[in-house]
Amino acid sequence: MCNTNETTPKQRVLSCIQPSGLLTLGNYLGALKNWTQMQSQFDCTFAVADLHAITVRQEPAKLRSQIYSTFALLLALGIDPEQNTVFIQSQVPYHTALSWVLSCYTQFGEMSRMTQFKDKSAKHPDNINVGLFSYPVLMAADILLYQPAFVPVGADQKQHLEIARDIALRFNHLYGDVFTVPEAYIPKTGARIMSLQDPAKKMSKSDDNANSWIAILDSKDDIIRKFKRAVTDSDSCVRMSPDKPGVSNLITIYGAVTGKTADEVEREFEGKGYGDFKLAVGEAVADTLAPIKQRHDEIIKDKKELERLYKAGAEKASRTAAKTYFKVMKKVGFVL
Ligand code: ATP
Ligand code: LTN
Repeated sequence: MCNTNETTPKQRVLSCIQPSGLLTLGNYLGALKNWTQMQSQFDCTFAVADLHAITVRQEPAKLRSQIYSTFALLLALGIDPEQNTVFIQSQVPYHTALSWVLSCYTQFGEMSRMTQFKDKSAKHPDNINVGLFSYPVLMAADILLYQPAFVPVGADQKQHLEIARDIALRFNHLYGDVFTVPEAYIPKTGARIMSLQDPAKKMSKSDDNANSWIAILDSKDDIIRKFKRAVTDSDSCVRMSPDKPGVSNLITIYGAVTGKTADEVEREFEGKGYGDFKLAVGEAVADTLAPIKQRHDEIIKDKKELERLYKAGAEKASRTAAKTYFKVMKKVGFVL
């Protein structure tokens, strides 16, 4: 007789976020919003990628507080740590261990093509460290340890995900089916939010100019002020166009937070100037972020509970990661 209670297991999803600064509206629209929506449908694993953050010099006390804050923010967004696995990367040592093994199956040439490495080494010419170069291998280890079917990321991470897929395929070709080859899961709207000060660059939490990004934890006044100062162009027509990158970025943002299409946004602001439009964008963004900030501020106060949750998360993650790690060790020929 068939078992009518049998359900197909949920597919696994994994993603991580660096605590390299205050998380931005770009992180929210390009990644985090997606994460919260995926939890009902998938078996989700999310981590704070603190090991990745030190590829750029960090001040220890500030880094620690950003790790706590980022973890708290994931919970504030509504990610349920009981139903999913939420943890801090450095607390699961299999990530660095697998990263070494995978680095021996990654070519120098393929890593040299990574645009993020080129951008970040141009930005930090005094600290072009080997970790910055091998960053995508650690990212591949983060992913492949958990055998996910999908990796939700913003469009800027597509190239890194390709590397993870290539490493998985190469390894599987040599040793049999060890790794699931993951697919990128990139949102349709908000995949690439640009800087408010230079719309040719992506909005980035590590940008030194605080007016170029909106932090999820910014106050309403700061949000409105930053949108008022956002770079646009000399005409005052709210229209999506490649020759109007500043305004197009604001239309994308407004559309992403209100659920409106670009056409609907253009119609709503027909005949109105940039002043009205920028204020509307600022208010819509502030209204979206305010409840998240409020929950974050409550969660971060209870350090004991936070510690209980990240430790439980690391234990849960370790159980899954260990299975893949020891399989890899055995395949490569190490003694177990
Ligand atoms: P950093 O500035 O330190 O390089 P970052 O802001 O790019 O960091 P990450 O922690 O590297 O952020 O990325 C976290 C997630 O947010 C990734 O999935 C990334 O694709 C997404 N993301 C980051 N910036 C943007 C952006 N401007 N638009 C859309 N998605 C983004
Ligand atoms: N490099 C990533 C952060 C990251 C990540 C991962 C994303 C580290 N490890 C694993 C997805 C899967 C970024 O988003 N900038």
